[in-house]
Amino acid sequence: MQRISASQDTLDSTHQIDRQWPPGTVVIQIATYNEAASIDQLLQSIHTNLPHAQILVIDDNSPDGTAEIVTQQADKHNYIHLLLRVDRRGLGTATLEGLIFAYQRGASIAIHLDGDLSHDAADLPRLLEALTPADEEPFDIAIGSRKIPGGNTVGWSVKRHVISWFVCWFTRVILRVPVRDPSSGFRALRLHYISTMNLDNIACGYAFFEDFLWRAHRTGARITEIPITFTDRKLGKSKATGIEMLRGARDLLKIAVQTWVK
Ligand SMILES: Nc1nc2c(ncn2[C@@H]2O[C@H](COP(=O)(O)OP(=O)(O)OP(=O)(O)O)[C@@H](O)[C@H]2O)c(=O)[nH]1
Ligand SMILES: [Mg+2]
Repeated sequence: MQRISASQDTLDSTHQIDRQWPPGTVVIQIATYNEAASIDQLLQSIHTNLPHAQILVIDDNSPDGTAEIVTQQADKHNYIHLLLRVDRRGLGTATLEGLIFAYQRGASIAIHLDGDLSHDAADLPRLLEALTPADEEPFDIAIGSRKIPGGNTVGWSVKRHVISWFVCWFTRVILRVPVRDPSSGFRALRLHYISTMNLDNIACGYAFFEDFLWRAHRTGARITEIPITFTDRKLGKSKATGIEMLRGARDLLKIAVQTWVK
C-alpha cells in the first residue's frame, strides 16, 4: 500500500515516486472529504467492475476517519493507494493532485468519480471504452453525462436542478465549451494529453470541472460524452455548500472574462 503526503499543484513539479506503474495502467481516483460511510463499498465496487485498475483516494485528512478506512483496505490490497493531504484544500486541487500523481507514476488513463456512490462504478468499463471507439479517432476525455439522451439525475431537489441547468448553460453559451454536462465529476482522461495542458491557476473548488474542460477545449482536446445515471447521495453529508457554490460562481465569472476580454 502507498500512503503519501503531497503538497504540489502543477504537472511540472516533482513528486515522491517509489514505484512506476506499467504503461497502459488505468487509475480510478476518488477525492474524499468525510466519506467514511461509503468509501468501503465504493472501493469494492470499483475493483469488481475494473479488477485490473489501480485505485487512488485523495483525502484531505477527513475528521470522520475516511483515510483510516482506506489505509486498512490498502494494507490488504496493493492496488489501493492513499494520497493524504494535511488539510482541506478543495475538490479541484485534490483532483488535480491525483492526476499529477497518476501521470508521474506512468499511468495512461485516469478516471475520477465522487466518493459518495452517486456515480455508479458499473459504468466504469463503458466510460473507459468510450475513449477508444472502434469506428472513430480516440478521444482525450470521456464524460459521464447526465444531460444527453439516456443520462439522468435521481433524487435532486428542484433548486439543485435549476442551479445545474444554469451552470451547464453558462459553460456552453458564455464559456463556449460544447459539452452538455460540463459539471460532471465522472470522467476518463488520457493523461498524456492532460500533461500538455496549461493547468496553472485552475479553479481550486467545484468550478475545477468546467475550468478544466474550458482549457481542454481551447487546446483542441477530443471530448465525448456517454450517458450515466447520477443518484443523489444517500450516505454522508454534502460538501457542495452555499459558500462552495459562491466560490464556483466567482471562478466561472473569471473564466468568462478570459473568454470574452483576453
Ligand atoms: N479531497 C477533497 N475531496 C472533496 C473536497 N470537497 C468535496 N470533496 C469530495 O468531492 C466529491 C464530490 O463532493 P460532494 O459533496 O458529493 O458534492 P456533490 O456531488 O456536488 O454534492 P452532493 O452529492 O449533494 O453532496 C466527494 O467525494 C467529496 O468527498 C475537498 O475539499 N477535498
Ligand atoms: Mg456527491
